[in-house]
Amino acid sequence: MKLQQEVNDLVKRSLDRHLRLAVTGLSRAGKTAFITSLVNQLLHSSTQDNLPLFEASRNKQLLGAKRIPQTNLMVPRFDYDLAIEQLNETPPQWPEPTRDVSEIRLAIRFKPNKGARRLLKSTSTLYLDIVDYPGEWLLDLPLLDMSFEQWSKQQLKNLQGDNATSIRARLAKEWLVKLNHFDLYQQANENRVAELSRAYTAYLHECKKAGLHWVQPGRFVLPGELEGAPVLQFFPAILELDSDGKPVQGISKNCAYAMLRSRFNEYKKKIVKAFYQQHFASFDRQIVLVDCLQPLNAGHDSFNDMSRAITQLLQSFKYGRNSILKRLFSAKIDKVLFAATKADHVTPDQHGNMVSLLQQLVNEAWQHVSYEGIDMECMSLSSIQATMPGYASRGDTTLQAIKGTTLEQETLTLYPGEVPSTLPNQAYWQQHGFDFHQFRPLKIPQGQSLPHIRMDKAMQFLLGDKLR
Ligand SMILES: Nc1nc2c(ncn2[C@@H]2O[C@H](COP(=O)(O)OP(=O)(O)O)[C@@H](O)[C@H]2O)c(=O)[nH]1
Ligand SMILES: [Mg+2]
Repeated sequence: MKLQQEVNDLVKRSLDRHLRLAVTGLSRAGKTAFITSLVNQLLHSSTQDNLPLFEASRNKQLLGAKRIPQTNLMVPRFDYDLAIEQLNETPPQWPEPTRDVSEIRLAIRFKPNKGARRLLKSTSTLYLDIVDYPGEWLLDLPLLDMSFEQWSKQQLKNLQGDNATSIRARLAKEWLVKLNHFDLYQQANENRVAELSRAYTAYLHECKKAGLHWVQPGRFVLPGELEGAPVLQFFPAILELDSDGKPVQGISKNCAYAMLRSRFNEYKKKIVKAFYQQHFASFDRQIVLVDCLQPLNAGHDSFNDMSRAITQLLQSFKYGRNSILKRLFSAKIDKVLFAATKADHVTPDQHGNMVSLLQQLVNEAWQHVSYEGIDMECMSLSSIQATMPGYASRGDTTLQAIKGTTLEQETLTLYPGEVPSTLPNQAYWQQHGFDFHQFRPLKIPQGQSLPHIRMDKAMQFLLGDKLR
């Protein structure tokens, strides 16, 4: 009997499953909203049937889910309760944004429907870790293959020559003036370096505010607990070169330039490399959330910049033989989902365009990744619905519309515009534009799960095969 029990336990342990699901996206892409909704849908899944596209739910295999303590004690917990509390306020509030990595762990009990699992036991458990981290951190990957000199050159090239009149150059002005007065050869002075670093960081924040997402170093705008640490205090700088490309003046070990360079190298090692080795290497699956609507609203520059940031972000899923990542760890990610978020901001007839726009944004890398054997898909969704589809009449015609409550508490019915199905050129913003409003989340119906659009489709892609 005892032996039988032991065998059963052993089988049970080996049949239970673990999955680390990483959720990322540039800031305000909707990570907090997505995780809050995902946890909420799973906690309610055994008693509700609002997830028809999620096979395990449709087949009534889900027996229940509960939160359990996470295993990685070094990472802050994702504050699900606080998010739900805020959504339940009157009027409902969007959850507070988070600025660092965090995680939450669920145990999902289900009835397996096939194979050995079904024969051996009537229930299994999927332990699901959901990890939230800023997409900005992935923008730092290329630094690993760059020297301080190369990186500085690249950053400053964006602000000089033909680019000297760009938005970036305008935003960088204050810092550039300080940089021009800064003596790179003098003995390093920590306070002066800190001052210029603050000006450089302020420039990066201004870029973000202007809707430009490609900023480096990514950790500077989302420092988490490293705020104010010297490893986040450096900036690009170039030594004066002679006609042969050699520095006109040699530098000493203690000079300001040497300090910047050594901090850059420390940043690469302790921040960028450490993130990939300690966090990224442990992910089994990844969802990348993309807000395509905000840049459509903001204009051409912002859109191009997001496209560049996404291309950059995708480098983190290139596991090819010569990739930087291959040298750091052996990757495990087998599925990547790209989701265009906030689909409830447009009328349902535009959802198809959202998907094809996103597909084009990720297209180049998409081909590469599928080549590497990672399963990849694009879809559009709304994690927490804020509007309802409806109709508005103009003259004698009835148009599709969305209806919601604005942040100022007004009820608004509108047709926000068409989402282009292909990458838009400059003319799009002259002819169409996009009328984007922020809405409050819908009130959560008493005792029910969060209203959503296609969360179930995302859950099927990300979790479906682990719940069979
Ligand atoms: N209408 C709508 N707005 C959303 C949705 N998800 C996120 N948002 C909006 O986007 C903002 C940023 O979302 P958040 O999840 O905090 O982004 P994060 O920075 O990626 O964690 C929220 O405060 C909401 O205003 C959604 O599904 N529908
Ligand atoms: Mg967040």
